Amino acid sequence: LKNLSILIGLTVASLGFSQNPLSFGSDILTADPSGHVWADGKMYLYTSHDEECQEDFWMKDWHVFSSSDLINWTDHGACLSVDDLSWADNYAWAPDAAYKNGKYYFCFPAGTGFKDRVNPKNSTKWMGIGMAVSDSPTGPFKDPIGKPLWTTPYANDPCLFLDDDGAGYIYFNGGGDYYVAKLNDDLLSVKGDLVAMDMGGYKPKREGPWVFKRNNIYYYTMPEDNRILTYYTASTPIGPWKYQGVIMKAEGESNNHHSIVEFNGKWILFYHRWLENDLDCEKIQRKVCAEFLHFNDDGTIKEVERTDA
Ligand code: FUB
Repeated sequence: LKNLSILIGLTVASLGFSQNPLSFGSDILTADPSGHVWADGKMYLYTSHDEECQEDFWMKDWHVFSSSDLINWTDHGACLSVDDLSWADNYAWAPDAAYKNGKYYFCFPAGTGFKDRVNPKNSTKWMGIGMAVSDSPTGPFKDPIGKPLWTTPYANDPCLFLDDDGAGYIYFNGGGDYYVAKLNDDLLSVKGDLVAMDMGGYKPKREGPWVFKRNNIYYYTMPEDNRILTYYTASTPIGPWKYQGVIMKAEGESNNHHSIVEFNGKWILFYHRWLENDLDCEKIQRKVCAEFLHFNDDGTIKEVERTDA
């Protein structure tokens, strides 16, 4: 799939607001999109990769896509695989990325073991978060640390946020709470404690946080109960967070995972949907989608409807 340019504009009249501006078609099954616009002005999308008929989210690598117009996309192939890691061999789940001082950072959850759904006490599954580095936004990324950033708590679904003063933060799902930690200047280790955040007392089942800043408001967005996209705001990057409402309703029993990023003056919500597949399996198969997202004058977010067919 390397350098495969995917023409997906058939249902998109323009970069107007009427249609889903993005679909990867069926060449590769993608999930957990993390969108970033780097200095060249292109949109880069870092995704996890569902394998056909995969068992229980057993996923092996991550891909990078890029586009100048959100219509024509290039799949740059796998930017990292669990085969490249010394400390994990599975669970290549939702990644994120950052750019600092000429280097691109790829932050990823990965793990080992398996989950025994019948007898949970027999489960050996463990997940941690690693950081890999490249001179290129499309990788390949290399893990210079050779171990996860920490071993306790169990962690997945990292989000990186670099504030205007250059300070780096990592947010993640710590298995029962959302955590935040400051990163050291080289972004390769955490500075100080991992802090369970104050989310106004609410403790939904949590996945995939995504943090961004707009007009000096910090937005903490998440798939609550893995499904419904909601958001909180704060005046600092570490909260306390105040619940604001729903960004996108849940769709059946399917999980969702998202990112929100400004591109050429418009805000884009990337997310994923579950496919009705015609494969000879009933396993987890997803695809990345996107919608335009709009703010009210007071900074609140207008609820987004899915327009993807
Ligand atoms: O894709 C694997 C996992 O499913 C992600 O890490 C979660 O956010 C959910 O999308």
